Amino acid sequence: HEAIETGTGTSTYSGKVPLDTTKAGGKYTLNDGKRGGHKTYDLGGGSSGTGSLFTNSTDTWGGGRQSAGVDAHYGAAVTWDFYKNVFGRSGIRGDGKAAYSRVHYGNGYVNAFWDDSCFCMTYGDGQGNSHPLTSLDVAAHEMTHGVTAATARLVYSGESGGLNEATSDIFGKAVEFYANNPAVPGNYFVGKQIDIFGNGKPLRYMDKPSKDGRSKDYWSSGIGGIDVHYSSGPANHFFYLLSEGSGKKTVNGFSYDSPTADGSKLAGIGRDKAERIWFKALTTYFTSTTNYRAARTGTLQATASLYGNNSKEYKAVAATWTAINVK
Ligand code: ASN
Ligand code: ZN
Repeated sequence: HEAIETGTGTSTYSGKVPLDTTKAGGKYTLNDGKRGGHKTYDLGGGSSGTGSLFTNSTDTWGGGRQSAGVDAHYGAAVTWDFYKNVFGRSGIRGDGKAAYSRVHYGNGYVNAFWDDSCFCMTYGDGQGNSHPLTSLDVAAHEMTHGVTAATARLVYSGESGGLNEATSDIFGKAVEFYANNPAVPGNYFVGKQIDIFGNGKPLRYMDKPSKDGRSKDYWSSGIGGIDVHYSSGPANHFFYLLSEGSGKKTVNGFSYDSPTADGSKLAGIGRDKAERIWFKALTTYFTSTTNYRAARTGTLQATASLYGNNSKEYKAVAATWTAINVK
């Protein structure tokens, strides 16, 4: 006999969180019966297979090696809820089926990744095995690679690769805002909590991507030749500008200052609409070979279909692409 339960966990990055679990034979497991049976495994430093399903004698989780499991399980649940409640999408492939998560991958592994062949995501423990790569925005970023693989299938190189990466950053941060978790105020800095550099700085900045020293703020010819985590810059910047507008702004206590290539001033149409436009474009108009120019066209088609081609939203999308030099 199995029962769906709701426990609580103390996470590494998201404070105390509810966790949906399963009870069987007097024991609890990180098996989320409310979301397709999403399971979270402990790889125990291994790099293949599934290791062991997190199991506990009570439904209170966290501490030691469970903490990273709590983050991963929570991140998967919130990401599922975001896609379901905001876009009506049931699971990564829209078929109600769960993926699964694996934590404690390898030794001192400073990355996390989605793998479409196992339909799973995997998290390393970070430098010195002490900083798991399991923050909410990272979890949602990786799961969004699964959504992209199931929809536009943007090829992971060249400009389409940059758009693939940006899609993961965009919805990674959208999920964080959606969670509305007081321990994780929504922001536009990617991977701030995992502190990969050890100096408190995020991996990427959506308001001004070049702040990381590598990403591009604006499109230019040849941008498809750089790493996809940097050619994502203009699209991340597009999403920030479309949501919040240009210039100085403070959101949830975080301060931003977002420039435009042409000096134009943009007001922003709000994050919810910007998310809706990007999702509609991703799932309806983008293809595997969509580049920046085609992304402009695809998001304009999405905006016309959602808000009309005479709408203020349509004008804002056009002006925002122009502001990052995609004309
Ligand atoms: N964490 C990285 C990413 O999601 C892994 C990779 O480079 N594919 O982009
Ligand atoms: Zn990625």
